[in-house]
Amino acid sequence: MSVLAEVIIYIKPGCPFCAEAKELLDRKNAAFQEINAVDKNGAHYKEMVARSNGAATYPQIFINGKHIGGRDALYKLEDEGKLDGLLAEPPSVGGAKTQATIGDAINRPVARSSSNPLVRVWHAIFG
Ligand SMILES: N[C@@H](CCC(=O)N[C@@H](CS)C(=O)NCC(=O)O)C(=O)O
Repeated sequence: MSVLAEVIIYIKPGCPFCAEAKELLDRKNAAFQEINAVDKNGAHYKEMVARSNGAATYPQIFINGKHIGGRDALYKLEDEGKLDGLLAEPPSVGGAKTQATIGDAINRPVARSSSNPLVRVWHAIFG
């Protein structure tokens, strides 16, 4: 299987759940960035908890920026046959989706039917 996804794992050294999560990623040939978040006063820990919506156990895993959860969540994805698909997706897929969303917002017709007459004149001239 070819792994294109960007994988980030926040860990605490010596944590057995982190080791198991990394073992599964290794088995999938998934390269991952490991961030040591053991210092609970440090920026990496704060970043981990913030990105994980308050989850404060190790590990916390992200695939293409999507929060997966901890060791159990990763193994559950594998058991459900969903992990390979996530790992095969390149990070740009998420980026492209974000761009499309921004483009959609800019082109939304609501901007052209503004109640502000100046805005309507602007759209009459410039489209
Ligand atoms: N069920 C969790 C277990 C995670 C867990 O309990 N990790 C331990 C470390 S191995 C932890 O974070 N303990 C709290 C701490 O170290 O502050 C998972 O699937 O990741």
